[in-house]
Amino acid sequence: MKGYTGKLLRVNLSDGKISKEEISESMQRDFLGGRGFAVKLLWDEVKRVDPLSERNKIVFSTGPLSGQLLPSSGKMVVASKSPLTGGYGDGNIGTMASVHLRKAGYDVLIVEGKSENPCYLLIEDEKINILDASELWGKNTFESQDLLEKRHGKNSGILLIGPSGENLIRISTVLSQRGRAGGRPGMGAVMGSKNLKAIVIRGTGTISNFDDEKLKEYAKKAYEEIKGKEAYPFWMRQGTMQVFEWCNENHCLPTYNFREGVFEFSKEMDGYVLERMAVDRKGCPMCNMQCGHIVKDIKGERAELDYENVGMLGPNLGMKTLAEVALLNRMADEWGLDTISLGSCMGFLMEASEKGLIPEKIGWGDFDRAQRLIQEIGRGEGIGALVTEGVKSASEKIGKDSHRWAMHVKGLEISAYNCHGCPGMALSYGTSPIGASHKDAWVIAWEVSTDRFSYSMEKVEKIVEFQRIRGGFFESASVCRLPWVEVNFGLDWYPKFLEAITGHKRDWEELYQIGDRIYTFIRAFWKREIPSFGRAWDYPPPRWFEEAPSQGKLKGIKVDKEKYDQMLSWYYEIRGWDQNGIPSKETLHRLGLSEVTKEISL
Ligand code: PTT
Ligand code: SF4
Repeated sequence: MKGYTGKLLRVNLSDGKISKEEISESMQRDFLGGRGFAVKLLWDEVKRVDPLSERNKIVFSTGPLSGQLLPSSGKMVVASKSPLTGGYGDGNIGTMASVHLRKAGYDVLIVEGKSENPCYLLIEDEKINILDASELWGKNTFESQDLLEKRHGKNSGILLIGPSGENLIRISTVLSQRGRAGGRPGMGAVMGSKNLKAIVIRGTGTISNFDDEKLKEYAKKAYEEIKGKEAYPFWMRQGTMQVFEWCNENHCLPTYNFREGVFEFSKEMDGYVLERMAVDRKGCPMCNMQCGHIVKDIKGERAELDYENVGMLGPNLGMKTLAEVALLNRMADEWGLDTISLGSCMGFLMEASEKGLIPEKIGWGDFDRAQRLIQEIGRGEGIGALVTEGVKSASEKIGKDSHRWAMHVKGLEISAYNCHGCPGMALSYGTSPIGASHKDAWVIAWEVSTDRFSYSMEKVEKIVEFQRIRGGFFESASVCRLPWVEVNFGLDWYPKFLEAITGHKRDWEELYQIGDRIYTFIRAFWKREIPSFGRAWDYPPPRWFEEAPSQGKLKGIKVDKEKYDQMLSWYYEIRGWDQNGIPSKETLHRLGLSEVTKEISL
């Protein structure tokens, strides 16, 4: 199909074998790209393997919109069987590697096996080399990025891991461009387990589209439309940090390990503080909404801040200034640790310390101790070793009632929204296909502005609608969703882009169906990999059901478990899954996934 290279590059690090394979038209049609390709490939090729063994594979997958001359298209999905959750895991990273991979002639890169020694992969169009990385091993992501840029050119697409990925710390992510991160559920550890420090891509070709003239015309108008949007100027000032103040006002800021939703030092680290401190702005390729705000941390080093990072490393730990948070963020980037899981793990340890469940003293807001803690986690040493597999595993190790405040779903730590007073967002976390991520259905803004405390069918339908658009379409297309989410760029542009690129007209109904196929497939993946998987995995932590915040306007408010249960049942009905959350035979047939039926013993 036009708009795809139609090629998958496969590199086996065990025997050095390299092959280029066709991606069938039916795969392009049924799965679109990105996340869709990733789940299909992982389903076919990764069955009941140890995620950190050489039998696991890691997929870098683009879609028909990736790398095109279109707003915010420099994105790519990084997916694998997750070492953090044991299920399907992915993330979406903004990187020149996405553009270069497509220009080099591939839609997908899949890396399998394990190199005997530290290596990195160099892809230059047809020429593929597995090179020695002993000089890079042990270096942080900034040093490694510098070194690789010196060797291969500043404009290269570079994906890499830090020392935490090398040390197989399961909350490690993949980094690019000194501040882009993707693959929260341990994708950095999967690269580390393969002794793969980095991937460098340089492509010189072009993508062959159906109607380039039309696409150019659309692109020009689209960029202009984005710039003219009412929300654009404020977005350019604060980026994702504009939500910080909103969260505090609405009492959903993650505070003291999600105990509270409002933070006494919020004025020291909100979007306005960011505006005053910002020294630079960066972003992903092809984007005119650049949201990477750079500040100088407390030691004068550059750090790129986003809302999730600040929420999880700021109020969640009781830090007091943005300059402190920036340093913790910078350290996470250097080590290659996911900021969300890191913030949750550190909050968990602080609470465990306060409750006397661990011997170490780690106080809330103890900035010096927090810095040392990041190093311990990155190395897997000292008390840091307790949380290297995330908070779920840590709570299983220390026992008592710690599972009640281990803030995760399916083993992936909850991102920066406290949901005591947001049952819809709690369900969104509960049903996200990779564990507790906000990426699939960020329903919280709509929920707070409508009937906040209700448990309605309308909320469940909204979650499914968001999942179809965000987790289905944007993750597969695969482009950044923020033009639509943040400045209200029209969704009706996207079928037009697709038609100019591929020559095929597709409406939202068809795109929704692709999303449904992907969600059901991911669900089946979890079931095949974890036979006990089912309804019990779709609940947020007991803290939101049992313990209300002690202050503010949500004092006394909790999520009602029975009503949550009812919403979950409705959710399954809409999806065509049984009441244990397992896709029914009929649904699998309807979505063209009959092959899956016998593997999950239906
Ligand atoms: C995403 C998650 C997020 S979501 C943030 S901030 W966010 C954190 N960023 C980290 C970081 O930085 N350093 C670090 N060491 N760890 C980090 N972990 C956290 O990772 C990101 C943007 C953002 S900023 C968001 S919401 C949107 N996410 C998109 C998405 O998921 N899909 C899509 N099609 N478009 C999106 N656009 C926006 O992209 P994960 P990025 Mg990310 C320093 O990958 O695994 O999904 O985790 O990719 O290039 O950094 O862009 O307030
Ligand atoms: Fe990247 Fe931000 Fe632009 Fe999205 S809006 S493409 S995350 S810079």
